[in-house]
Amino acid sequence: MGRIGEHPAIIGVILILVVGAAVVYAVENDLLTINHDKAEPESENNVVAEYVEKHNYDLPPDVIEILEPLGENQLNGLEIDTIIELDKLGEYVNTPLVKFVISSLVEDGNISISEFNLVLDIDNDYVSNDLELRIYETNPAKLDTDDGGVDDFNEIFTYEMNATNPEDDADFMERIPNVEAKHWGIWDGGGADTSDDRVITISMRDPLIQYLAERAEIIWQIDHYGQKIGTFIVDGEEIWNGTEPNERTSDPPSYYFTHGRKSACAVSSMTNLVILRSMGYSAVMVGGEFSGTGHGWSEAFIDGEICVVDFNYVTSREYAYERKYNITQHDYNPDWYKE
Ligand SMILES: [Ca+2]
Ligand SMILES: [Ca+2]
Ligand SMILES: [Ca+2]
Ligand SMILES: [Ca+2]
Repeated sequence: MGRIGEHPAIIGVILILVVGAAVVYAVENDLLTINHDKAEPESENNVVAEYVEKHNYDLPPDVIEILEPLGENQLNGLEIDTIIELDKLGEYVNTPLVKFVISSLVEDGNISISEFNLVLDIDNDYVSNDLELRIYETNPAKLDTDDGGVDDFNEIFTYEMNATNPEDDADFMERIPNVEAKHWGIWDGGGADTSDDRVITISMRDPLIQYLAERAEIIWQIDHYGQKIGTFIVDGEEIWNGTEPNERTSDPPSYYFTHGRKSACAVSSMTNLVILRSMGYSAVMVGGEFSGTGHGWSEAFIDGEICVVDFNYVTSREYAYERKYNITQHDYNPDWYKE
């Protein structure tokens, strides 16, 4: 049975996409190793192996062995879809990264829908396996196919570069921060879900975001109620510059930063989250209402206190929620920072 028994903490975090990226990085750089229990195959009739054989899938024996925990009961739809998706990876299934990710996903004997979404983008570069293999000819098991420094997602969707040639990565790095990012529409790269073959989420990997995070700070003052209020600054200016008349809600953080930093709360809270996390704070997005209108903001754990970060403003959570905020997000957990 394939296990990574000596890395329980790593198994715990792999489900979190952003942290998962760090694991992917670590695996790509051989910072982690896979420890298989060397037990003999425990059953003569391994359900996964039987299924693979019956349907003529071309998975190597060690991958089948990693998948064995799924065969403890009958294979369900998601488990079968996982086998099919891995088969589509072809030779790329034979990489330490892919084996590491599937080991951690199947360890508990089943595949949840969120785990299956990770299978669909096995290198977690926010470009689905399918798009990498079928459209962009990038490596579905590597987040920076050309090793140039800009990840596949940002080469393809944010900056319209060539993800299989490292030369434009070098040019791009020289131009930061004066990048000319391209806008994308919701059907060619926008949105924050895994539908329509595309996985768009928070892109801390973007070199521009990393550059700006290094230049981000929170300036604290005391307001006339005696309350500590922070202003979120990036590169010397307030992080958010107001809302455009035609509110964009599906831009990546890079577009926002290269186009005047004007947008609605959805983009603002996503960029705040990316920058806060890049600064080293734990942070989550929160959905709800402000003065009765739908709104989104972030919470961040800053200097021992949970703060609300809303557009440019940072206040203690207690102080903020006494006022006009109302959380409507059904899965909001006020103790998220303790996890
Ligand atoms: Ca991918
Ligand atoms: Ca890739
Ligand atoms: Ca690249
Ligand atoms: Ca490139």
